[in-house]
Amino acid sequence: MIDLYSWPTPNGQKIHILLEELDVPYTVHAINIGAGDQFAPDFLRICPNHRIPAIVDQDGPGGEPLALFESGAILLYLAQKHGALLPPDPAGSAIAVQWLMFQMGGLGPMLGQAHHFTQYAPERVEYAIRRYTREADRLYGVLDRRLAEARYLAGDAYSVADIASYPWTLGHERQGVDIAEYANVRRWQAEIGERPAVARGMAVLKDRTTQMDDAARDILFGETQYQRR
Ligand SMILES: N[C@@H](CCC(=O)N[C@@H](CS)C(=O)NCC(=O)O)C(=O)O
Repeated sequence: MIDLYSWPTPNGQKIHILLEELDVPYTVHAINIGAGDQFAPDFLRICPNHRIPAIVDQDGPGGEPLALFESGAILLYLAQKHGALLPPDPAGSAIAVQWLMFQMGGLGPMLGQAHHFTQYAPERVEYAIRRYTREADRLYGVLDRRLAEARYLAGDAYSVADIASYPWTLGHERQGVDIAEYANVRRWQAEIGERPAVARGMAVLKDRTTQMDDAARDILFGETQYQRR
């Protein structure tokens, strides 16, 4: 049994989709990041970085519980444990990990900044909006070129790389990106969106939304983040 600590944001949705694709039993614990649940001592023991998602695999290596945070690490750990969602050959597996790292180190953080500066920054900072929306556009272009030559990011097989990138690309409007320019991303998005496990994963905690009021802004973007813990 997996204990999943999450909230319906792109990083959380990666793991919701993963667990549904693997069809493993899990219990969801909602961590309302707009209300500050990520700073609760019990959660900090699992994820000292106070970010969702995190899991505890009650049946980890050697039968011992294993706590993990960082969505990319969780994707790799569970894919390897279940022998699924990673191409079995060394080259295919390395290419899947390459696109997973592209998502973790580039696509996610940069789309997150584009979203932040276009939607949430307390003042309009033209330099930041331009820098991050242009970078978001550049990254969609990289995805689009890859998906012009391959059905999925790792090649012929659907993998953790697709699961990591898919939820992030759903927010294209709020990232200042015109998805119409990226026909291959749209084709891939539509195909992935039709997978029953993806639909089930996207439905997890779907009715729970972050109310972006002053208190939530302070928790997510204000001093609360920076207190020493
Ligand atoms: N690199 C981390 C990023 C996790 C992350 O930024 N999670 C966000 C939600 S998408 C969060 O928990 N935010 C809470 C906060 O900023 O306090 C991962 O991929 O797991």
